[in-house]
This record gives sequence, structure tokens and C-alpha cells, in this order.
Amino acid sequence: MSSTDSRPELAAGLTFPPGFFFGAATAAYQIEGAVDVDGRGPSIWDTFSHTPGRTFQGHTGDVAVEHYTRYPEDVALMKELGLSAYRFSVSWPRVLPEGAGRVEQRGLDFYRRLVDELLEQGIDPWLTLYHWDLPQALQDRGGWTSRDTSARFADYAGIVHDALGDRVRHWSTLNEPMVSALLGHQSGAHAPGVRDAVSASRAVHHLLLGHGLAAGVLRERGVDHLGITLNFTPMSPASDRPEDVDAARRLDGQQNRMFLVPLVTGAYPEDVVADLAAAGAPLPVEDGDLEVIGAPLDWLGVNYYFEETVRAGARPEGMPPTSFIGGEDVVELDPEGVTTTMGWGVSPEAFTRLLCWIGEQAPGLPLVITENGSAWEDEVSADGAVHDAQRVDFLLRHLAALRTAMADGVDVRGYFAWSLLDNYEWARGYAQRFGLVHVDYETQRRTVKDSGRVYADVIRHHRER
Ligand code: IFM
Repeated sequence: MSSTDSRPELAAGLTFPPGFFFGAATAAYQIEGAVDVDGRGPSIWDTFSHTPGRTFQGHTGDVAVEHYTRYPEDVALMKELGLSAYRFSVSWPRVLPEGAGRVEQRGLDFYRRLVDELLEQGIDPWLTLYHWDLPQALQDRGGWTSRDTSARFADYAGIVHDALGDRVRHWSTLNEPMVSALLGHQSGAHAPGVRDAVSASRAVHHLLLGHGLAAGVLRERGVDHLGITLNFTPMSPASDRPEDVDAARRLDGQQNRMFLVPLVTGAYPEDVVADLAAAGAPLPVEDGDLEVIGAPLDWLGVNYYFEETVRAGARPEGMPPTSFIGGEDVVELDPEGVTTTMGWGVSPEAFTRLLCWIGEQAPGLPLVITENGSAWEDEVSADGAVHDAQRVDFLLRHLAALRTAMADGVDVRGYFAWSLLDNYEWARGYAQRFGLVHVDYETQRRTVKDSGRVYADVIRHHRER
């Protein structure tokens, strides 16, 4: 790979401490395809994406980027970029087609082949057990609104560990429980597409309980590098009017603190508990749950994309339903300046502030950036390359922001770019491209973008220091 067009001088300006690692992340439903192969059962995302009107132009993950068969090529790309770690998720319905009970060995064998390929190339596997693809059979029994699903998740964790625990050291329970719970059950923008505050708060608690129970099972099996990934969105009030300040407090409560605080202190924030109770959707906590949820972690995964400014007031006609319980009287403002094709603003400074805040909330807990990235209009140019200057800029500015937080004393051990490949962006379908590697969805041809080359330069420079 030539670095002539990859702005090596920018990459060279970024220095990270020895031992810091760089990787890229993906998730099963977004890349694998092969949804009816080797005994895989349906997930809530199969059902949701096949329901008319739920996803952009009816896009589904049926084919995605064919990673299920193309994984050797994809691991070779990781090697070419110089990644030292790869974060992926296991599809629960590949392993347990009915969610519980019968284990599908062919599903487990796929992940064993993938992990072996990674290890052979010297790439450290970081395994996430749940990135939103709940088996439909469990949804039919209540999904995350049912306490039983938490116990089934713990069983599933044990089964995956029994198959892969000899080769995978880094284990993560959930990716972004906020999205599963609130986009899945409050706004209904994601599977299972429910719009009901009581279901949403039940899902919040049962996801966290599932994390804690699965963590217990993994600890019993000797896992010593265990974490969970949360998505954080810093929330600021549009003004210092008390109602705007309170709107920001409420959204920050549900977006950020409702997940982080119980994990690190063993208690939900009191103001959030009160907000949810006032909205008629109390958290269904039972005796002992919070000790399970608050058991020690080895690392915390941080996903960061953008920040938000909010004000109190009725949501204008046409604005999508709120993802926050009782959030019908809060309006998210349009971001200022450049926006990505997702409509998200670009705020590396907020990334630094966020990391400093998390460092204060969770003293002594090492952080890993498990996702950070941006979607833009990408094209393969006449010269065969993808000149994604905006993604290069986003990447370098966010790495610099991360470096600033580390220089301020925040303990961050590694960075995973989202994403390795262009892929299925959930309800937004294939219209949003986040990859360091472009995928032509007609031919499945992979092309490393300029951002991938710049990232490779950052990594090479880091290794050679
Ligand atoms: O694509 C998603 C990913 O699955 C979870 N975090 C945010 C990404 C971009 O929206």
C-alpha cells in the first residue's frame, strides 16, 4: 500500500503511548449476510427489516457484505491496514436458532474459523455477545421486556465461551444497551419496533441484568478481560433557562447516566429513577439485581459519534418520535456546521470532554474506544481510489481529541474505528457508508479508502516509534 496520497505528515503528528492499540469494529447482522445458512434462526432484525416501511427502501441484512463467506479476504484487509485488534459480534440466532435450548454447532464453527484466521494473522479478537440481533423466538416470548431473556442471555454467554474461550481473551456482553432498549422500545426506530414507555424501561433493566448475569457466567469460566460497550451522547441545554437545563438533565440521564452509573456504582441515578416513575414507566428492579449489574468490570467500551443540544418545548410536526421516556416535550436542535450524511454534527472537542467526564465517573476503570467514525457520500473515482477527505479529517481530529484526553490523565487503552467495511446501517440501510474500506454492493468488491490508508499510516508510525 503506497502512502503517497495518505497525508503521512498528519498521521505522524499523532503519538500514542507504547501498548496503545488500534483496531476496527463491525457487527454480525451488519456484515455477515447468509441469514438462512447453516441453521441460523431468525432474529428481530430479520423480522423488522422485512416489515414494509421500517427501513430505508426496505433494505435488509440478507446479503449485507457477505462476510460469512468472505471473511478470509476481510481478515487479509485488516492485516493490510496493520490492525492489531478486531471487534466483532456473535449472532445469537446462529448459535441458538430458537434463542435457547438446541445449539447449532455450524454457527459456532463459523466464529471458530474467523477467530483462528485472526489469530493466524496476529490480530487480537474482541468478541461482543450481543449487538442487537435478538433471536425472534425470544422476542415472541417478550424479548427484553421479559426478565427471562436476561437469564437466557447468560446461558448463551456460557455456550459461546465454552466454544471460543480457549482462543478469545477479550469479552464484551452488550453493545449499546441504550439503543436496544430505547430505540427498540420507545421510539420504535429499531427492532423490535415497539413504542411503549413501560416496555422501554423494562428493556433497560433487563438488558443491564442480562449483562450482569452473563458477566457472572464468564467470570466463573475465568474471563479476566471483561467489559461492556455504551454509547454516549453529551447533552447541552440550548440556553440557561431552567426548563432547557432540565431537558438536558433528563436526556443526559437516560442517554448516558442510566447505563454508566449502575454499572460502576451498583445504583441507578436517583433523578432518572424519579423521571421514569413520573412517566409511569418505573424500572422493574428486584432485590439483588443491582449487585449483579454493578459487579466489577475490567474495561469500559465507549462509543462516540456526536453531541446534542436540546431545549424544552413541544416537538414540531414531522419530527421523529422521541427515543426518551417522557421526552415528548424535549426538542433536539439541528447541529451547526458540517454534518455527516447521518445528519450528525462533528465535535471532536466534545469527545475530549466526554472522556474526561467518564474518567471522573469511573475512576480506575480503563476505557477502550469501541466505536468512532462517520458516514459520508463516498465514490470510487476514475483513478480507482475513494478520496474520502471528510472521513480522513474526522478520523484525525478525533484521534487528536482522544490524545488530548489521555494527556489530561484519562486511561484509554485502545481505539476501534467504526467501521472496517461499509455495511448495513440498520434502519438507514446501505445508504450510509461508515467504512474505512468501500464495498461495491453489486460486486462485493472491497476498496481501501484514503481514510483506511491514513489510519494505516497512523498505526505504522505508532509501531515504528
Ligand atoms: O452502525 C452503528 C453500530 O451498529 C452501533 N453504533 C453506531 C453505528 C453507527 O450508527
